Amino acid sequence: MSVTHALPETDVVVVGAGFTGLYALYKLREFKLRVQAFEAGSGVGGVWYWNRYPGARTDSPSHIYQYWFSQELLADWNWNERFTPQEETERYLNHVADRFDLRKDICFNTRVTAANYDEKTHRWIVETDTGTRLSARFLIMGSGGLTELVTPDFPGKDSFAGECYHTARWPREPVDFKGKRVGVIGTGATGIQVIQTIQDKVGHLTVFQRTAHYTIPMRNPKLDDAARAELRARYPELREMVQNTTTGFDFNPDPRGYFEMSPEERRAQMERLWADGSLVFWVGAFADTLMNAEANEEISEFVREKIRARIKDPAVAEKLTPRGYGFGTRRVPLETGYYEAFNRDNCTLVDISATPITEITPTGVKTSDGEYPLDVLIYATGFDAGTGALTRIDMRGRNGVLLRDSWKEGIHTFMGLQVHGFPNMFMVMSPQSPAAAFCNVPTCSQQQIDWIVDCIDFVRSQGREAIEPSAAAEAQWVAHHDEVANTTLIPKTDSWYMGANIKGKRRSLLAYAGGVGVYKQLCDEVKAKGYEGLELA
Ligand code: N01
Repeated sequence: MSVTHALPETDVVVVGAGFTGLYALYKLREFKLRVQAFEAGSGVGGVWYWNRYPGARTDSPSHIYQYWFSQELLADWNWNERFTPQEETERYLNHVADRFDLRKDICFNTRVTAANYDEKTHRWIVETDTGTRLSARFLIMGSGGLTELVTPDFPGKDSFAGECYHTARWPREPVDFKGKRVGVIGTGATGIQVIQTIQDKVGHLTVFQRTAHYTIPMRNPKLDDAARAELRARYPELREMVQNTTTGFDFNPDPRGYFEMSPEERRAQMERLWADGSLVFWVGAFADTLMNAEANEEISEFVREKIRARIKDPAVAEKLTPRGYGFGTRRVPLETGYYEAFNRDNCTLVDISATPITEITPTGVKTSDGEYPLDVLIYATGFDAGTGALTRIDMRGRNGVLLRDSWKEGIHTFMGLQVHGFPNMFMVMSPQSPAAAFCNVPTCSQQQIDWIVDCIDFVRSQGREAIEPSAAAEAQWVAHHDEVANTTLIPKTDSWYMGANIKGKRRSLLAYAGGVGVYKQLCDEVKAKGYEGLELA
């Protein structure tokens, strides 16, 4: 039964008020559309609102990790470091919300729980946990790729009597670690940042590591006026460039393959890019770092050498040395003093691949090797990436089909932007686009929002009410996505990139690996051809 006539109406509902949601609000207003945004947090920021754990910071440089839409904003915001800490990024997003008066359209402390597509009216009926019901023509999911946190289901996990935190729900008030026995489970990008930051503030630190990560040491100079002026002069060039490179940064990989260089040349290339202290070593060093297994193994060994050299105890060095998978086939974190933490007397590394966690007790963590007593337990155990924030909502498209059911046998999207059967629902940073993992969020979410808003404008300008990809166009995109994925080494490794961290999640590469520039070109072509592959109603 349709009851839309009784509901308040808007043109567009935006879910989330992070980088994506804020830009969507700004952009939709430019097109004179009525918009209502919902945000579960009490403030703007998205991932930078929730992940306020000690040491949280970007590993995309600040001169790229920003909005490009306003000359005034570019002129008046001063970044202080090459890699921005969480509090500064959160401050920036608050500044953007205030400067462009975006808050008035955001309903905070409100989580979208359901969205049902009404086929008669071509409208989405959106419901929230505060009882709001609203009818919208279009729905834009800016709910983020790393939103739905994961806490492993260890036996006794609720019994711990000390302080317990997940990094993605860190409290606003500072946590006092002084003199305390602190345990950290998880050594991905988040765990590494926490560990290196709290190591000298705790009584004793116990790190529970299941897989050792490849890392790159971060070089993070402070930016003074001269450095900022130099970067600002490049903003017009950078704004264009980042949309057209392979990974949304201001460089492309060296076009030469690893074995096309002499051993001396490639060693020099690795040393030079290693010293840059950024992700360029990962995604800029050689054309085939992530394609050629033999080259990848040599690069992996280079990184292993660098890691081993920093750890005093050979047994600990052995545990911290990544093996069994190739460099860069999981997300490569930047680190600062991470390995030195394990040279301290107050730090214990527990290899839980050898001695697994068997139980969480009221007083600590028990492994097959014994119990580690703790006052504080920190989970840095990651996310149900890409799909989690979308499938947790009861989202029903045509014929009442739930999105989570529709994706059970495999994720299917058209360019990561829309799903067949879910007209007028647009996604940003979602699976099967580079934004899901292989691009920095501001670069790719701005490109996707621009495309989405143009598409909405197209539907309206045609006097039509709905748009959705055809099943054939969607199938073609999924086939292309998979084909590209299989040219890389990434599917050979277990990680959140493959959905392997979630029990029962069907294994597939989350992000489109064809490149940010190529993806943008394909999106532009679809638009230029009158939204080819999409059907109007
Ligand atoms: O999550 P992860 P994350 N028992 O999934 C372990 C972005 N990010 O929050 O490797 C024991 O990478 C798990 O072990 P294993 C970035 O894109 C960016 O760290 O699966 N351990 C792993 O060690 C990143 O990739 C920035 O064997 C368990 C850890 O928990 C993404 O967020 C900073 C376990 C989870 O690592 C996610 O990073 C931070 C279990 N049952 C994050 N389950 C920057 O920009 C999981 N683990 C700098």
